[in-house]
Amino acid sequence: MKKYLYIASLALTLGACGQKAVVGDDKSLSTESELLAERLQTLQQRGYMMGHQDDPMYGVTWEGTYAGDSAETGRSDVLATVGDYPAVMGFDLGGIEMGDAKNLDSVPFTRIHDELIAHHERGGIVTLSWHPRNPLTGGTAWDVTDSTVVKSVLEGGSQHEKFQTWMQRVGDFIATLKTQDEQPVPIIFRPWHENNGSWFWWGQKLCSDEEFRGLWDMLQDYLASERGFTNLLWSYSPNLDGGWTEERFLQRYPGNDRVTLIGEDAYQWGTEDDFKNALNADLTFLSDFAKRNEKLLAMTECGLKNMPDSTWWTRVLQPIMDEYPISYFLLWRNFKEEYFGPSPELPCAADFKKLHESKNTLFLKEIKD
Ligand code: BMA
Repeated sequence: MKKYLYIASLALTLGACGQKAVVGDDKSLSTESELLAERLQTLQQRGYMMGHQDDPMYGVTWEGTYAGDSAETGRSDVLATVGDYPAVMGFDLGGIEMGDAKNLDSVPFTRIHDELIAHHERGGIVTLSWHPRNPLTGGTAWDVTDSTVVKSVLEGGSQHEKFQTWMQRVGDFIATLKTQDEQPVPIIFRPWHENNGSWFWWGQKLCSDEEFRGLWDMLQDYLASERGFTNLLWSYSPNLDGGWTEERFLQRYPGNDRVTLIGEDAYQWGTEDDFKNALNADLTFLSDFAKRNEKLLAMTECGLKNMPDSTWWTRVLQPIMDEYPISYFLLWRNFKEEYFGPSPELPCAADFKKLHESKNTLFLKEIKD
């Protein structure tokens, strides 16, 4: 019932502002993911959403799930700083493929399950990434010692069977992500990210273009077709590049019929000027590509590690985001050794409050209805 009310109110909203109802021609979009695409499209007219990885799991000064499956549910550094949750929360599936009880950052999957559903039920939007271990060497996602790894999981490869089990475990977990009334939770699903770098086993130098696309298609065909999930909105998310051309971008792009959201992970690791120049160049290309191909655009991960510059958000990031049709930006996790978001006691808290007060930044309360 809720769903039909939602569709009706969405139709009214879209009708009222004259927006086209459907984003692009992604053939994997289905019931819940299509509604999510439309919701994202509508919200983007009002501004960009604030997102945070592992937001309710642990923070700059509290261990949360690192100290065990603590009872501190609902705690959040963003909430403590500005009185509202992020609009978007990100969680990671790394470790699910091994049958582990906790992910690669020590967060129990039972807790990811509960927090992901809780955020959806409070009106928020959720996104999942996956840092699977290296199926060939047994190392982590960052083990790039053997460049035959992608080939090994494709059909005919030595790890193909094992990888089927890995995908099955991902599917089994996704199948549990349902509301109390058994509705699948819509999820922005973002596998094989930062693939234009060579620090993950699916990276640029680790596989050919065909092998990368084979990897994408194998996972997508399994989850969308074989398992029939109707709640996954697929996001293609390379890393900050600084030099995209259409030709280079298309080399590993899964295709308009397989993706609804494009974006990139953009951290400032070097100088501010280098970051600004690269990000502006990339967003100029990506926003044009998104417009021409009817895709949504997001900063799928971003941040400045440990915030050495307490005004970075409003001085560096915000003026750039203001220039482009961005759906959301997701700050990476607040772990005590590496944090990217705010926390009340940090010098950057005041700047984050300014960001929150800006009209075009959307937090949970602003997207609820
Ligand atoms: C990386 C770092 C790691 C973490 C991984 C997955 O960027 O934050 O510490 O394990 O993401 O969340």
